[in-house]
Amino acid sequence: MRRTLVSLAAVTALGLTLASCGGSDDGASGCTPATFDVTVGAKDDLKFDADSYDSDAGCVEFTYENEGSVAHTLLIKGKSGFKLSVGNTDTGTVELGAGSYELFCDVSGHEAAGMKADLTVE
Ligand SMILES: [Cu+2]
Repeated sequence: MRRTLVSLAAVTALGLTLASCGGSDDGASGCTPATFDVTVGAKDDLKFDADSYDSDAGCVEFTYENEGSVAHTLLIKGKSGFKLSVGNTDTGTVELGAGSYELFCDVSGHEAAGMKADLTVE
């Protein structure tokens, strides 16, 4: 909510030209309403808190919680519009059809170190 207010203020003050470049933090596809929740934890040993996650197909809301102090991201291979970043906690929604997906962190070196997990959507 706070990000939305800041973005609106910027657009109002500086004009619509900023609208196209002010969205760097809204990587989520932004479906609504969310019909399923998935919580993913990020740990300082460059792992997620599980090797695999499950979800129902539809509009899925991800809650990404940082259990440590290293900054992390959460992306889904093949879903270019979706990205969460922590910090502490971030949430976002994405429309997912049934299938197998791979979650990963795109901070340099993290995926190679094991920061990836399977996501099964049914
Ligand atoms: Cu990471």
